[in-house]
Parts: sequence; C-alpha cells; structure tokens
Amino acid sequence: MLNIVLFGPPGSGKGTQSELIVKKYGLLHLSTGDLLRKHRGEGTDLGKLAQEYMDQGNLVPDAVVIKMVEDRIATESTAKGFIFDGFPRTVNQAQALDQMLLKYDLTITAMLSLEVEFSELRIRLRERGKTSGRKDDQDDAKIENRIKVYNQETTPVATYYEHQQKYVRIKGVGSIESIFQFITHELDALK
Ligand code: B4P
Repeated sequence: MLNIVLFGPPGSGKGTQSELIVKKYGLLHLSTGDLLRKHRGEGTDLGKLAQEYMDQGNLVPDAVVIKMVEDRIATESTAKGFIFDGFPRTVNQAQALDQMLLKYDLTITAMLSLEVEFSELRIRLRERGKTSGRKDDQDDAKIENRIKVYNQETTPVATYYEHQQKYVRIKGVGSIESIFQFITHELDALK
C-alpha cells in the first residue's frame, strides 16, 4: 500500500501531479487546499474561518486542518492508499498525520518533494491567477507572503521526513509528463 505525501512550495505542481498519480495508482487524493476551497464555496463555518487566512496566503490554523484531514481519513479508511497533497504544511501537522495513520495501522511510505526555483513559482502562480479566480494567485504581495510562509513554516517538514528516511527529491521543472516520469520511477520502486 502506498501512502504518499506530495510536498513542495506553492505552485510547484502538487495538484497537477496528484491528478496523474491518482489516475495511474488509484490512490485517494486528499488535497487540503481543495477541501478548504470546497468548505469556503459551501459557506460552512470552517470555510468562513479559512477564507481570510487563504486569501492572504497564510496557513489555516493547524487544529482546523488536522481535524478536517482526520474526518476525511475516517470516511475513506478502506482506500487503496492515499496521496496527501498540500498536507502536512507544518511539523505539527506531520506529527498529527503519523498519529492518525497509526490508528489504522498505516504509515507514510515516502514524501516526494517537488523542487522548483522561486522565480519559476512566481511566473506559474501569476499565470494561474489570470484564470483561476483565486485571490491568493492574483496579487504579488500575497504570492510573496505564501513563499515566505513556506520558507518559515513548511520547509521544516522536509527535515521531519528526512529523519525518517522518507524524503525523495523530484526535479519539478520541465514538462508535466517528464516530471510525472520521475515520480513514477520512484513510486514503482516503492510498490
Ligand atoms: P493549495 O491548494 O495547496 O495550493 P498551491 O500550493 O498553490 O498549489 P499547487 O502546488 O498544487 O500548484 P498546482 O499544481 O496547481 O493551497 C492553497 C492555500 O490553502 C494555502 O495558501 C493555505 O492558505 C491553505 N492550505 C492548504 N493546505 C493547508 C494546510 N495543510 N495547512 C494550512 N493551510 C493550508 O500548479 C500551479 C500552477 O503551475 C498551475 O497553473 C499549473 O498549471 C502550473 N504548472 C504545474 N506544473 C507545471 C510545469 N511542470 N511547468 C509549468 N507549469 C506548471
């Protein structure tokens, strides 16, 4: 069983590559960004709380995101495996994920880290902002804040998985297909 964390800075292609991974390996896609946007769209209390954080490019508080993921895993505990996209984003979340998987006798198999230079991320996010309708993609200051938050709060998550010898570096620049090939090479070796 594969349980994969897909890691990387904002705009590194986590959502893009997750779709391809789901198609090939039949894993359940759990994207905290998508779940939060769904709550926001439905106007739930959680969505209202998350909105302000997301629009500014800040992280939604750990307790909120952890509870949301816990609920989702509980309803999908018979899945063939999970791909966690955009989660964990803090060491607190990474520890909580290990604890919640333990309840089902599961562990993270590997953390794939998409490595992309910040200059390229800025270009991608601005480009997506033209069509996505996402406020966090449409404003340079918010994009810069997301990169800052990533550097300060999320990069320690890489060290967390490095200590568990689960950290796998993936070059995230090039065509979407070529990056997917690097990923399948790694995942096929883990199966
Ligand atoms: P996310 O939805 O996770 O958004 P993201 O990091 O911007 O997207 P991703 O890396 O998936 O990029 P994509 O593939 O789309 O988070 C949004 C917000 O939600 C966060 O800022 C935060 O507020 C909140 N949140 C989410 N999870 C949280 C958590 N765990 N804790 C707290 N808060 C949380 O790719 C981007 C663009 O690049 C696309 O337009 C794509 O077409 C393009 N692209 C992809 N691959 C490419 C390639 N190889 N070459 C060229 N372009 C490429």
